[in-house]
Amino acid sequence: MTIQTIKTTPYDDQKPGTSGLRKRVTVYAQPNYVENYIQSIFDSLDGFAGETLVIGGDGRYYNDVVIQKAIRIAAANGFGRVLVGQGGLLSTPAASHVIRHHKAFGGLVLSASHNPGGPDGDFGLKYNIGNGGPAPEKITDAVFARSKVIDSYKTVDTPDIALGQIGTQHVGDMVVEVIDPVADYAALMATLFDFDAIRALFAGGFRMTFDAMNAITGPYAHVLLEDTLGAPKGTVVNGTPSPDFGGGHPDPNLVYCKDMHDLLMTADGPDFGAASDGDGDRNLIIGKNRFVTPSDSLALLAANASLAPGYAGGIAGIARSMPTSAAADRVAEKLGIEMHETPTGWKFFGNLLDAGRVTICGEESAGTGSNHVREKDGLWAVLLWLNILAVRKQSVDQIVREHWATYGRNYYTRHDYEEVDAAIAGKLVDDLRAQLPALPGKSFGEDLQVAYADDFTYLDPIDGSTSAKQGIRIGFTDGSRIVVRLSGTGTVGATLRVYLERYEAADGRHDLDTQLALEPLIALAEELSGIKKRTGREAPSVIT
Ligand code: VG1
Ligand code: CO
Repeated sequence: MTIQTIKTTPYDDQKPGTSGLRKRVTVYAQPNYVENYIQSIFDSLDGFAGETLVIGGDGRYYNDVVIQKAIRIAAANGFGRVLVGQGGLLSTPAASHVIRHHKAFGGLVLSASHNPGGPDGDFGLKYNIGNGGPAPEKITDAVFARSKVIDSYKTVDTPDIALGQIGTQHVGDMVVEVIDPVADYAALMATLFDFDAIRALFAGGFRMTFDAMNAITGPYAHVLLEDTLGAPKGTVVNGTPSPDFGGGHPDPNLVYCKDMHDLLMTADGPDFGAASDGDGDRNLIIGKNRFVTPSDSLALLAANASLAPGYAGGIAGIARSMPTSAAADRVAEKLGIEMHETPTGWKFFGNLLDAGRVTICGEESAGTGSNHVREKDGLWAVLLWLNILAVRKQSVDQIVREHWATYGRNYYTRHDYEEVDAAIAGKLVDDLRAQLPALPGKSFGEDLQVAYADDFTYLDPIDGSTSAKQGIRIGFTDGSRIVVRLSGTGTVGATLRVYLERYEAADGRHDLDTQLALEPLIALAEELSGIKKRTGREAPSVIT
């Protein structure tokens, strides 16, 4: 095998964000853009000669092109073996599991997650380390530094690998194994959940609908829900991955899953509705007449996890991202287990999970997961919900209400302002930060008194690293919070996220409309930040 060293010139924008490098396909399609980035990743790693690399993606447009490039560059750089999902497909949680299960050195996950796909859509590339989780900042910082000075990359001149058939092929000295993308993952799920109980649930007439959003979870959901657990055919909708997600936006929220939400609010609709995003790591959960916010879902899953065989011994601790509501904190308190607050993005959970300090993690952005992999996991959350429903034999609505009656309710919403002018957004956050020192002790309206105001800095208790400027938090004495941060996954302009939370005690009012319950905080957030005034937007682009 002749290894070619190709001259290249660096790009200055290959900085990984919250979850890998996300850019428009048109940006990725520039000469050597992919090659530079993959070589920068490999240049930032040590000791992979002869080792295994996992490669797979969510099947979006450009997936096929990048996979072939990645295999060649991996061969030229000395990897011994590549495991790649058939058709180039692997959901993000499945990729995480394959890395762990086959003791790979790491993996390349090709996805822009919930961002739209297609020639005018987004593409993404993320490196995951040997624990199966996204590379920590130490590595992503090194990759960015390398990408700014890179002057050559290595590749080999070989024909394309046939990704359609399962089996072993060779690229020079490197072995390429095309694997079934679903098998290992489905086997793992069978060890965690009481499949017999879930089968009995479906056999008893329980009806659900799962929207795979024309994205990666289709094949997984068909195998698990329909073929294995006996849900009727047709339970999984939009179950065939398409490069542009059928022209849709694969983000499982109340905007893009409005039809499903409306169906679940009807008397003769199904008992349970769920959806997952482009790369399969997010989940949306809706019961009949009851939408479950992701923050509540985290708390509920943690409180009930021991009903599933995989967690029967109890959970060690819970971690949530800083903007996620404090509902899970109350569960941890009651269970007497550790609770951790981390910056946004799954990479911050890895150390806590590896150290056995936490078992369940979650984010307000529809991400929940556990120590079974090192990514959030959409279908895992759906299966844990099904396991809980099968054991408790109650509706989602009943379970949610009982939870609030025990722990109280954290009313919660997120307002996103997308594609805002980056300079305006940056200045807005800077100006808000400048106000923070003067806020503690101040009162607003009748009952909002500021308890603390800061820009969140995380100290990782395992490796001692710190991550500063992770989002502005304004906390009030009654447990209410306003959080403002800039998204790290958008590809055009800036996305401002405003997170609002208010706690209502166990014996309080649990039936208020969320936006109304949070109205005073929404108004105060505008008063302090001036988002509408500065951006000229009259309303958020998305409310979740
Ligand atoms: C968003 C979410 C964050 C999530 C990240 C990746 O990041 O807020 O909670 O971890 O997306 O999710 P940001 O920086 O845009 O707020 V996914 O499903 O895109 O891998
Ligand atoms: Co995702």
